[in-house]
Amino acid sequence: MRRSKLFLPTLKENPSEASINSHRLMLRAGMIRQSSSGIYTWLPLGYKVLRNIEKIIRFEQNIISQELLMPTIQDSEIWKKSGRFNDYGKEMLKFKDRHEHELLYGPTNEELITDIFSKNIMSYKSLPLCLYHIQWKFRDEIRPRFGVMRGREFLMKDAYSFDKNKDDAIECYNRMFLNYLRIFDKMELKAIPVAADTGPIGGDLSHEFIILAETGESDVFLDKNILNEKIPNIKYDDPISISKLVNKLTSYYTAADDKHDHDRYLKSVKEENRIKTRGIEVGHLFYFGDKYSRPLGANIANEKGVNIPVEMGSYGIGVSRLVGGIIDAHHDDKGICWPESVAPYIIGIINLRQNDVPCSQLSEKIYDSLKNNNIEVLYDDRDEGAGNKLAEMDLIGIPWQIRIGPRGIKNGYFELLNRKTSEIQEISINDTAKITNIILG
Ligand code: 5CA
Repeated sequence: MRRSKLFLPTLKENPSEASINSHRLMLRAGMIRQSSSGIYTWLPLGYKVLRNIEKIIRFEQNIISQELLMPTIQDSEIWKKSGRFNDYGKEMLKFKDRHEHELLYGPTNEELITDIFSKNIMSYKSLPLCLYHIQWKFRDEIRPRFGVMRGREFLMKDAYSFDKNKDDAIECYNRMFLNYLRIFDKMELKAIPVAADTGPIGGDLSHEFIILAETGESDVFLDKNILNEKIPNIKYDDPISISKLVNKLTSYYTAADDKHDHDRYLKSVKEENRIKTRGIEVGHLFYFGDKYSRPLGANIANEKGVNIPVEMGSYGIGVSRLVGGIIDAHHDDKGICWPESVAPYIIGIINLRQNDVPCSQLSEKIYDSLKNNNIEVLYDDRDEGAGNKLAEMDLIGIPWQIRIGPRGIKNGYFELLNRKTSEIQEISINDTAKITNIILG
């Protein structure tokens, strides 16, 4: 992509409405614009990151689950059956169609997926089944804040599992636990599983995945040894090893403020291992048995031919929140430092002297060769001052930068900079193929 053609309205000054780094940087880097409180337009650069996050989630979820797509608008009838139509309270946006029929904008999808299941699956023989979608939700939060972190309209990955008994349902819960560790790891996030309250979703087993950031909304207390745990190479069809891993990780003391037990914390974690920080909840697992299947009549015939309510769980990831979460974990005073797995472009070319023929020729040559190698590249071909171009490339956080200027060319080289480490390599103008080798590792 040529920068001269890209719709990228960056801001030089810090916007006054943003109080945390990720919100400030998303506005400054031209990724989002607010359309109304807690509701955002995703501009091209931000949308590319959002899609990359979705791609990682899809890749991992497709191993243990199947993707479908449910609508954003739901019928109130199924919510009346589950009892949540009134219980959900003011966070749910309700409205009527022209026939005075009550509808709502889905804040979550337990009822709808249970209804689909109940009309199509009758026997334990079709189980286990796990379905997910990535869809916009609306929750009329009292205090939308921190940009995409607590929005009213936000993108969620929500998965729903159906099993014939509790043991199988817990196996699925554990598979999802491992799947989440892998998803967040690919985004270069250290996500800590924390025992959680179940809130309006319900059930008696639940974990949040929290990334540590000073700007997080909740206090988190933990045993720092959990930070050294590595994700083992376990297969999804090995429930015993997965269960051991989950037991090991959940045996560390970790708690957000709502579940924190200070006496137990002091007793079970040595003083030097205690960490109190803040965190951002990026994922949430729930096991709730028959809470929805019973009222909505989602029954299956078991091995003995007896009809029983199907066992269920639900598993969310805050897709749009993750964009902010990743920025909070990966930035410096110049701007964002994207992990390559989610970066909007892998490499940026900065032509420091646009009107200089050798500079432009070399920039165009490298631009073409990177495109031919299917590497996502942004070429800053604008006739702008070098300082502005460098500052903007730092701000938008592309992992690699190529800097091409007249002085370097005269001496036979250009620079390749790693945005995160600031390490600069000089590369011969006759060896442009080296760039691909370095960035592809
Ligand atoms: N149905 C269940 C799981 S599928 C559910 O709705 N869980 S949740 O309420 O915990 O939401 C799932 C994830 O969505 C959360 O972990 C969080 O990362 C994200 N999320 C929740 N509310 C918001 C919000 N207002 N803005 C941005 N992301 C949010």
